[in-house]
Amino acid sequence: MTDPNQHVFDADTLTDEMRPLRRAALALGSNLGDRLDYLQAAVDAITESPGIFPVAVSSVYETEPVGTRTDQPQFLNAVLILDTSLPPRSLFERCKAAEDAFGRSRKEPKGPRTLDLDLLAVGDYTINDPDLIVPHPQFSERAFVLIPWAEVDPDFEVPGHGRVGDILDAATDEHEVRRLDEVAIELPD
Ligand code: PH2
Ligand code: MG
Ligand code: MG
Repeated sequence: MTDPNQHVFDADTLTDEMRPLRRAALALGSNLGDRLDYLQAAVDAITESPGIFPVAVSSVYETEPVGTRTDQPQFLNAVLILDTSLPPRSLFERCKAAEDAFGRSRKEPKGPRTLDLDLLAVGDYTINDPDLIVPHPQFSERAFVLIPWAEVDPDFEVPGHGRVGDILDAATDEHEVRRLDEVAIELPD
């Protein structure tokens, strides 16, 4: 998949200002309730937002929990690729709003969740704020992110890291990531 043409501009409907489109990647995860329904609802909510133009969504993968709490149900994970005229913080706020809308509880930060939407990268932005780090700080160590990402956009250049396909080739995470061929997330036409 080729990068978005940085000379394509999107008109802001309020100001009539023209803004460049940037390629972005979001990680989707769910391990509570109807996991596939939550991932589809998240894609619908995000892609309906103004200033967001869906490009591709990966296959759905069933994955072993990684991190400090491994005593939790298996996740479904996928990656959504989009072009956007939104700045990263606006995209981040949309993700949090979608998590809240679909019943995400924040009481137990590392516990099972109906929906987790993580901003992986937005064009060549690098952000190190207390509540938002872009590119995502752990993406390069997680097969459940790299495998779906490389499936749909292996040529994405992640600032400070390089090409997604090459990062996957160098990765050592051996947690199980199994592609489910019997289900799929749909993108709007
Ligand atoms: N998300 C986490 C922690 N661990 N493991 C898998 N397999 N998939 C996830 O989405 C995931 C995780 C924190 O957000
Ligand atoms: Mg996460
Ligand atoms: Mg998260």
